[in-house]
Amino acid sequence: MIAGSGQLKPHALRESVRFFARPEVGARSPSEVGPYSKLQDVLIFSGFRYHGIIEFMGRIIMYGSMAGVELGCTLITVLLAWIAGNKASNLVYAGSGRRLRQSIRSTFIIAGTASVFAVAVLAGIFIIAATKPSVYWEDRVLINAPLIGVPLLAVWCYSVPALRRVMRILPPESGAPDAGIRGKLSAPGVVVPFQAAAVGAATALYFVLAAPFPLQPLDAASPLFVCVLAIVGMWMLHDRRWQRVSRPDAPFAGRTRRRTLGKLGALALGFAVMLAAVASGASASRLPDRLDMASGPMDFGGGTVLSHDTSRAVSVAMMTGPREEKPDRRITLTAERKTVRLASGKEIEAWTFNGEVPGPELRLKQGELVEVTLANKDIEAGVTLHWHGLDVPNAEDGVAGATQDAVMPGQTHTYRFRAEQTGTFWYHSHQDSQEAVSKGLFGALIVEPAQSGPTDPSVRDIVVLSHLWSGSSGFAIGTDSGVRRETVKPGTPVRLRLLNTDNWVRQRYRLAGTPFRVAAIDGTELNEPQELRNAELQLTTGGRYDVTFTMPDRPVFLSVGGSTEVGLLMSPDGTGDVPTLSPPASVFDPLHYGKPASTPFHADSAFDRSFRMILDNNLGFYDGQFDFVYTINGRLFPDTPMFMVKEGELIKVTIVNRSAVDHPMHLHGHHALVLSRNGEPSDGSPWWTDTLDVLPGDTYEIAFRADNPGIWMDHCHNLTHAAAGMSMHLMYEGVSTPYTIGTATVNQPE
Ligand SMILES: [Cu+2]
Repeated sequence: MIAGSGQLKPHALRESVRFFARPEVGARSPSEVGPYSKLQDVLIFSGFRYHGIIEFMGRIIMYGSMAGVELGCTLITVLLAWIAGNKASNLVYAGSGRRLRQSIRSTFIIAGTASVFAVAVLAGIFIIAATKPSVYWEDRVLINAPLIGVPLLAVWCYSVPALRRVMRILPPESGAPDAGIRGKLSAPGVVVPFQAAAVGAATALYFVLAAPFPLQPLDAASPLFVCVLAIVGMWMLHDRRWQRVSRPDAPFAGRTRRRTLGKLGALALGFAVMLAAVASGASASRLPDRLDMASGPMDFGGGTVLSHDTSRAVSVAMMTGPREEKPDRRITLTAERKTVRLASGKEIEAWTFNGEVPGPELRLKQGELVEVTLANKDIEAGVTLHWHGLDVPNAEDGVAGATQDAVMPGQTHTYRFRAEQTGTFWYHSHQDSQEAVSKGLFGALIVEPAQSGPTDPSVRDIVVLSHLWSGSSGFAIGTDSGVRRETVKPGTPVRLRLLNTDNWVRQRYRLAGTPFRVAAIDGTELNEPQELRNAELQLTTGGRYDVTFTMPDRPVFLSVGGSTEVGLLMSPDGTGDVPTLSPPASVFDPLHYGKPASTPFHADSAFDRSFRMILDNNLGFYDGQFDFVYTINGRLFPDTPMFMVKEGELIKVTIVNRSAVDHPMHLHGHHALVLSRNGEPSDGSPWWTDTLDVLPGDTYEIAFRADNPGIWMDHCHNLTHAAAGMSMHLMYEGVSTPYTIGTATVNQPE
């Protein structure tokens, strides 16, 4: 189970789940996502009979949990191997034959237990390798598996047999080992493999926990170098000791002060090295005071190199909506702090638009020119308006530091755009968005078709915007933290617009009492959606599903969060009881839903650029803080790549989630067509998305037309992830920005 999937977990618990569900990391610079599991082909080719079992296991054991098991088992292997290494090293100091036998036996038992956990790690790596593309396992197979497996192989093939031979020749009732036995017990070849197993597993643990994937050569080489250095050093020390203690006249060494001092010295040295690494890591991760979003590492996606001379570029400030024409509609949104009372009676310190949370529901007509004036009364952090899912001109996109400066208290900013798309969208502040969205600076944005006359008034159109208010104990629809009731006459067509505005919650919805259809995803209508019965909908942060059905003559209940405590009860007379929920028959999956229809491009189109986006997470530093960080292609913003494109090009992006948690990836200003997931083509209705939930172990291929010039954020909509570095942007050729971000500015988009 993924942290935060539609159920509440205390923050600390969620953090620890996230910690222990951490994946690993690995080697090699970016290349194609690679063969769809070469090992799988080899197994089939060689007639491997258990192939089906492995594939089955790979399916039932989720990648995320496998990554968690890998982390836990590697950690236990390190600890047990370290104890075994210590015991093996002390055998030579045993006071009697009986003691020595006992010590050898317990060394075997501890090393054996360590090996069981190591085998669990290796089996996990094998299953991932047999079921996933190479991008998920090349580092595991090439680095982690040898680091864990090779020293243990030496233990069982050499050290253990050697110690068993000692046990055989040891007189039953002898005193302290004589010189001959001492020589056999302290030989480097006998002792060092036990200790190397600990050092190897510890190095593997580093790769699992802290190294970003894909690894740069230096990232991979330096820990391996330290590992080899440690093993060689141990060998030299043991070699010296071996020569000393195996002399016939050597005094019984016991636990001398020298050995204790030596160990303390080594510990202190290790600690000092760690502190130095921490200090340099922290300072190297500090973000610059001022940063131009139009600069950064460029990725051309295998296409032609584009010139990026910002001095001759067009400023995003010029890329506005219609500025001269008279707007069809004028709206003012004023951001202000306010104490808001939820339906539960709980009061929250909210950041509101026009004093409301969520902000006013905006309903526009397609083609309408709208002018929105944003005023900031007293939000000291500043505020902007981003039209999530609406592909507006770049200057109207509302990203602080990229397309405008944050609007500070007392200031205003005017947005103007034509709503070209129809469907369910939302607006929210994109300044300090993690805090702003959590506190209430958002609202629903609905664009209705422009047809002649008003939209069919017989349709009951209900926005269900779910949110978890801070300090409150459960989800709410708007501010209703219980069951909201609506009167709907039987026979009425109903459209529920589900919007998930939370942070890191894959919201679960159930509709009891009627079959239904998912009519639209992320604002785009689906083609011929089939009827669903008792299916659970899981909606990612920032995503939208439109659900339609015809009202029956009995109550219909929409459950939010999977319980009967929060939801929407629709009934012919506004009364009725909340029905009991039976377990869901299935989870809605858009990949094969609806009927195919023509699209402007498809999987076989000739793409001008193909980018690869590898998502991962690890322990590390971001802006001087040690924390869980979320990487894109092994890097954190602003070192993440800018995907460079030219207007008119057709772009493919392969998104790989190697991490142990889900990442709803949100590209501004464009809608992408999902081509495939894990090699399986999307063969239902065309599936257009602006916020794609990429689950651990999933690989998506998506495509879009670069038809909206500017600088466009592409980030995880789990806003805590974006704030921890999981952010990058799509950068058009010849575009620059006059705005900057950083502590020397007011702008902080995440
Ligand atoms: Cu994320």
